[in-house]
Amino acid sequence: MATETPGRETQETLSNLLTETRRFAPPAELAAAANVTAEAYEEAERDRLAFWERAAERLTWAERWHTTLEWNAPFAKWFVGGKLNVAYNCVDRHVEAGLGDRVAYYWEGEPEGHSRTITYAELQREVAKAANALQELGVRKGDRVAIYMPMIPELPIAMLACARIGAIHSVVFGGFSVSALKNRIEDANAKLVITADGGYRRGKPNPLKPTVDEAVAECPGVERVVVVRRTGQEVNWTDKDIWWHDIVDRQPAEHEAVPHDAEDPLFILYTSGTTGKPKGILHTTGGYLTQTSWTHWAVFDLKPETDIYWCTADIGWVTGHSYIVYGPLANAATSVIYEGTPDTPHRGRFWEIVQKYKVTILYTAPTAIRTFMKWGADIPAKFDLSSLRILGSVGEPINPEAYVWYREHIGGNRCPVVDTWWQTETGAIMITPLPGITHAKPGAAMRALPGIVADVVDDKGESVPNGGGGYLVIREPWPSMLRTIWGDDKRYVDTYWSRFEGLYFPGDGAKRDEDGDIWLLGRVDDVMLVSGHNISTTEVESALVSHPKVAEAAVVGASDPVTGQAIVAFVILRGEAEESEDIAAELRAHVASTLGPIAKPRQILVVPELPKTRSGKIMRRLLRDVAENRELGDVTTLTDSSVMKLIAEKLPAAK
Ligand code: 6R9
Repeated sequence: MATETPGRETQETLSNLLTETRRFAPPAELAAAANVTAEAYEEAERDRLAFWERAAERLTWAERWHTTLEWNAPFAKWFVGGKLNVAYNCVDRHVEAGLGDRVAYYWEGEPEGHSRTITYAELQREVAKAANALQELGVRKGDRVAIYMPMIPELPIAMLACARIGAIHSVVFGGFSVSALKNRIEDANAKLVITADGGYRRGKPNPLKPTVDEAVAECPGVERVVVVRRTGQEVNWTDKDIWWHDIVDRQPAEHEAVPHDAEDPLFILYTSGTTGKPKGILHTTGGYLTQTSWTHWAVFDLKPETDIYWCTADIGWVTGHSYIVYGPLANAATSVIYEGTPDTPHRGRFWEIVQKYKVTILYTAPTAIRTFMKWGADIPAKFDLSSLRILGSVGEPINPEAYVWYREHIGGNRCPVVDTWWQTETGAIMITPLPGITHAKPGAAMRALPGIVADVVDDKGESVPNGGGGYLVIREPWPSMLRTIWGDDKRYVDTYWSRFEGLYFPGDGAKRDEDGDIWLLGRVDDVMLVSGHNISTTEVESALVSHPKVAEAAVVGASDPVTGQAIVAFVILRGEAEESEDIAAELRAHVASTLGPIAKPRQILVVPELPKTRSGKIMRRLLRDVAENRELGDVTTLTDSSVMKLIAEKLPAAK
């Protein structure tokens, strides 16, 4: 099972080495006008279900639920008996409320000059046409639709069209391979695929259709393939194919949104997990929209009339589903969507976009922040970032140094940073500071949101005291929780509910500091066991990144005859830092003085890049293979497979 920790009997808890004393209070003005005040925590504590009912009331229901939560552990039903339409809530109701002229999306293509502004009224027409087209193609409620697209407006439109008619979408990252796409189409038994000829990436048209052609050739269950023309590149054509513009453009711009059951499936999203076949995480309608929209409004202190919100994630990742599409649209927010990479055509592209649209809320990932650190602070300094008021982080633990850099060089030392912990499985943010309330500590996700009951437990599932480390768990069901793994209830129970009796185990290590605040320590599969001590990769990485010469670090435990496992660190130096002979010794000494000698890496390798998934998570598993001189495991979810070659070449030098 993925949640197994090597030798966990040896040591009661994960190590708790890092001390961080910096704190950032919320700006007074922001606190005074914040959407959520500290009372929310008390209200939710008094009556958790009543709290979520009020959050659900922010949506428009065709029929109110009769039971807030039906908990047949570990299977949850929220807002039972309620009926609503997600697309109506995300689009039509705003137009009916007179907000049709408000911009829903500023879309920015990668090639400069490719941009499009879409108001809520336009979005309503586009979604209605797409929904009519899907119905003409025979798609019915409950059918699965696979979506394999670049970051173009037709992607959220396709998702909303599915939601509108009750079809279940399964968005597959536009960078995944033929076999990854084929497996996902097959697992969900999708009857329709929506794709594009290609998208722009790193300055070039990047074809998508050939991947779909190969995958669909092996999936007889797929009846039709709808193709958006984005790049205009040559495509092969089969009997199943139909152009998006041929079928969608001629449809009526009205479509009646029938209400769906609160527990009708909304989408499946596959997460790779560490081993085995990808898990199809199933999310449903009412609870998912309740928690994504409430958290988007609360955590980013969203003022929909004035904020310009930009989440830089790919929509093919859960962050894009919940915080580019469903949460922001349900709140009638104005968002930016960007198609391309941060370095195309130049390394200031993100800051140029912030300046152009006067972005007020920016939500990005630690991997991006560390890349910007590596490129140097002089790049963002060339742009006007004064519109920003709140910064968010998601995807990995954010190292304190990266947090402080983000706050200073992007946020001008005035914007609160919210470090949001959650997962594909949780559907929405769970643990995070609130920008108008929390005195945030760099590197800490701080505290469970109102209505969420999180805890840190030891091996036996007992809460650890303040100052202790262990395993993160969630004690009570929450509205946007996954309902199951598609087609595999047993795997759902085994993966998430079997490690600790009655508790949801997300697979992350955590510690609770002396104030009771929560710090995430990375996946427990990545925890290292050195001379009988469980040491978290996150803490050693953060210690390395706190050295002025280091931009990014990945740490793994490699088997060692003396210590069981030994720490091997891969580091990327900052732009201005030179690789010197004694850099390894210097960094080893730095870790020893920051965390203690037990955490000192056996080896330090300076590398040009680190292996990452498309959502920017470091694939430590592959680094472990390198450190232990093994053949590489599955690399299909890697962004760039040439990275591993570059790293392997570095290895002998450090021995
Ligand atoms: C939203 C998303 C989930 C895993 C999760 C954890 C890590 C995400 C984090 C974080 C520390 C944060 N993670 N946010 N760790 N601090 N703020 O990333 O979903 O792709 O399913 O990944 O990501 O390890 O368990 P997903």
